[in-house]
Amino acid sequence: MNQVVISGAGLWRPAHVITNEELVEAYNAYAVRFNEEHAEAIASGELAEKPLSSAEFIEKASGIRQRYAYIKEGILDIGRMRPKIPRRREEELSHQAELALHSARIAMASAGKTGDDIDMVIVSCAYTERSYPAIAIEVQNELGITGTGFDMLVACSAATFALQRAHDAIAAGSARAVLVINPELTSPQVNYTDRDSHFIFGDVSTAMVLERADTCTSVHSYEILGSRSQTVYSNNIRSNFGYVAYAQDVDPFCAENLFHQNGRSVFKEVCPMAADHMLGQIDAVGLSIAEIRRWWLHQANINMNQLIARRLLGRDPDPEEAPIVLDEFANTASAGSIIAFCLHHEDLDAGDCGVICSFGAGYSIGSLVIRKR
Ligand code: CO8
Repeated sequence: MNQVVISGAGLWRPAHVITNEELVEAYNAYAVRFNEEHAEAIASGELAEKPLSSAEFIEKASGIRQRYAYIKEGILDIGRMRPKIPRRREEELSHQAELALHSARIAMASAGKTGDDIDMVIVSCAYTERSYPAIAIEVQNELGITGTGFDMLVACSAATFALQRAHDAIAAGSARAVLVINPELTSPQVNYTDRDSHFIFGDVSTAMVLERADTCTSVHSYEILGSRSQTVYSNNIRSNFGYVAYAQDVDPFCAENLFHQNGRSVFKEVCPMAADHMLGQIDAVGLSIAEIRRWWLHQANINMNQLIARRLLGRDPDPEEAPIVLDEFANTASAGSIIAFCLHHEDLDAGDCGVICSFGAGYSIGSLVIRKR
């Protein structure tokens, strides 16, 4: 088996920011108008009154202060409450491929690789813009990569699950190097009219290059000591939007076809699962908790990360041990732990170990234990 390393990482931020205050102002104006317009139905119990949101609640309950938006226009417009993303012709680059290319090019430059060096492209994220052709094949074409490209959907664990696939392909010799990209264009699936979830997500794109250790020339590279993915079925985080919508006599864009969750249950159930998963994985590669210098955890909720870190360490983590990036980015589905890695890895010394771990819908949990070379 070939030894596999992470040799490059790339993070791309969209140009637009939406603060909690802006988001709450728009949502509350929408809610007040909704309640006025439906006063009779609300009074008769036919419709539920829209509760008001609060920026203080959002920051306290989640740690989120702002999020990036690929396209801001439309999201804060109370007559629309969703981004206004122009439809592109089939001959044009798709939106999601554009996002993917931004982070892919940064990751390839940091690994010192060109399209000729890469044999496989995996676009792995929570949603893809279309069913086919795969976004990965479009990206592959733009980057002049021969070989194979495919899309993978594993919600918040898409990045770590794809990194495991990439590792296995390189270890087995079916690819020399693999580009894993997470173009998380979440804003079109957010229900900005739902008080409980309107603040959760942001757009971003991340990417990583994995290759054989003997071809790596990168300044910062990480040996993959072990990787594991795990799924346990749960209905607590769902999106029902899909291709069957056309054949069902329901509004394809109704609330239950957008992201929705039982946030409290997710919090309670996923934290112990994620901690146990990492404990098992660290043990499996022959390390102890004390030997892990950095935890690049999924970024859904600051309180969740602190609870998980406490369960692992038996104490509160230092900020640099388990870096938080969700204050700036919000929940970016699978990209969260990769953003944390991108922004917080260059200070590690040779021999330092860390864990990249994601958790979310499915439920799904994925992790990689890595050591700096
Ligand atoms: N403003 C003001 N008050 C609010 C708001 C708000 N926006 N929202 C809720 N409240 C109120 C509630 O009404 C409640 O009041 P009451 O007790 O009177 O009913 C009170 O605040 C507490 O409500 P909750 O119990 O719901 O609040 P929590 O403290 O649990 O916080 C969170 C809510 C932040 C959602 C929290 O539960 C959480 O973060 N849970 C974990 C969620 C998580 O990790 N989910 C993962 C989802 S992502 C994923 O897996 C894949 C998705 C793929 C991408 C999707 C892209 C769109």
